[in-house]
Amino acid sequence: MSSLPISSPTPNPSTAAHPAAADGIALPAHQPEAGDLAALAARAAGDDLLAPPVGLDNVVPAPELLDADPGVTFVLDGDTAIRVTAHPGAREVADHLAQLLRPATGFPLPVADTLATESTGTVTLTLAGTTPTTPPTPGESADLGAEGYRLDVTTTGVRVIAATATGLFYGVQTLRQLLPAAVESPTPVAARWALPGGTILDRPRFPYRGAMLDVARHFFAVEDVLRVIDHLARYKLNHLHLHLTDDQGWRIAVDSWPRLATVGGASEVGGGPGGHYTKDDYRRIVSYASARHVTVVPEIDLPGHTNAALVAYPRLAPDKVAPAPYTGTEVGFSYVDPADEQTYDFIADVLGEVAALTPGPWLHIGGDEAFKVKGAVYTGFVQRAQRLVADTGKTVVGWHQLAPAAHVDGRVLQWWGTDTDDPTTADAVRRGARLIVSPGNHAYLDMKYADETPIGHDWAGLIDVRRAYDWDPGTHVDGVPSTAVLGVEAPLWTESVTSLADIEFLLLPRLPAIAELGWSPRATHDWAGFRDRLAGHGPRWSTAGITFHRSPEIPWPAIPTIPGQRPTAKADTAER
Ligand code: TNX
Repeated sequence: MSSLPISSPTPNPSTAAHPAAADGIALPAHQPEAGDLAALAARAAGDDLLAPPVGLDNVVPAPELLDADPGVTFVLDGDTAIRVTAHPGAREVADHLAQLLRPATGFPLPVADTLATESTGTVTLTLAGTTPTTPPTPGESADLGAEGYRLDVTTTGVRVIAATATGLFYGVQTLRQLLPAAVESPTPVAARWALPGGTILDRPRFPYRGAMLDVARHFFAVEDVLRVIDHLARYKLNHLHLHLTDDQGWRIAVDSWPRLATVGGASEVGGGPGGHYTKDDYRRIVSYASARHVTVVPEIDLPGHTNAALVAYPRLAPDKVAPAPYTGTEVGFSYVDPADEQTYDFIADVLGEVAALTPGPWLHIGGDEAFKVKGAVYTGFVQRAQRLVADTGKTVVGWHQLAPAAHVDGRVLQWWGTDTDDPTTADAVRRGARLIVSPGNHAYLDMKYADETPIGHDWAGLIDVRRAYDWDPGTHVDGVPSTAVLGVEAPLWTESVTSLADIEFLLLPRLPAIAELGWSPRATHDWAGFRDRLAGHGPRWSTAGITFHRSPEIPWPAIPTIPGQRPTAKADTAER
């Protein structure tokens, strides 16, 4: 197996630079409907039945190793079948693959959980080592670990091998990207469903690859959250951190303190109605995520960012007086009373109920910007809260402000600083903490792309796609060795974000940049190569009806035109 350079992806018809792509970002005066755009994009993407396949090296995040077999292709057709190892998790991945491919191809793609010896015309998903006939191949699948996979495309079929269902799932996400962009169409398209020949051997650099959605500043419906999970899964991100509580709203039902959701949830930034997730809503999110190999990390932000809780239960407030609901965007003014035992009963109850709903190992307790709880009082509070997390059987995660508190087993800090030097955090790491790296000036997806782009903040600077991509989580924080880095996360705070289209506009195309930092070996890091690989995803998002920012940094491919409308550089996007 040889490693090919991934820095200059094979040019392919869907990623040829469009001359107008470097235009400014002014929006077209008349915006076509997203549905029309998707249909047009799908038609254009499927139009060229003779087009060569996508290059094997056009995958985001970049795989660890790839070995292209030029000239070889496998073409899906109406007779293609999916075969999978008889194992519930593997079967679920095979069904997921069929559901991804059926709408655009219109093929039946039957799934059978028997592995045939004759595999011509099949896509085979094999869990290595689960049966005597599928032993792990030394040096290959055996080394792929908990999330890796091997993918082979030959003239007779496609084979994905992994040691786990998660590895198979990631192999399937790669397979999806190797098909033409038209595969994203929700309706059948006439296309040549060719995959490029060769082998990919792939596994992640970091075990924790995540994004955060703040559902507290503005509330988002379950469906919106599910769609965000789809975006994570597509780029092999495996954690969704939900910022469930803040001054402006409490978003998760807690039976023992019911007013948190019913009263504390009835507000949001700007004075809208807010909302909250019932326990069933939350279970639905968790189960949808788990089917996509995404772990939900719930955050209950303490001791600050708690105005909504104090509106619901004034006895938790230091002065025992109910504050007014808060709909602004200031931070740091509210806190639960650290000197009152009721506060710790409240925390134990809330964390207990949230832990019981959450299959994943993590509970995030915030800890940021508690400006009015200082010094030893703050540290003492955090230490008690950390112990209450441990009592639930979960592992504590918190923003890096938790650093001065005593270490507890497994403790994880989330770095959001904008510099790289924090001796307190480095010291906490020396005492055993691990770090999730989310630098405000690289990974905060609520920062604006550029002065002219709508939505977002700029307190941590402007973050264009290159800035989101050009840093290294493994070496970012001084005194923190890469072995202490659990991974990377892209937080999306939502003070200025009010719709799914806003969310997608800020996520795409920066989320894939963060995903690549979390997944790909550092040796593949190359802005020019990444930019070119990313370009091919524009037509995929357009075809799927996903909003994205048509950043002038990316050489987006040629675009279809809208009948009766003046063609513009943005016409193939659902850019807001
Ligand atoms: C800082 S970063 C915050 C959030 C804000 C965000 C806006 C952090 C842990 N706290 O409360 O929403 O900035 O960018």
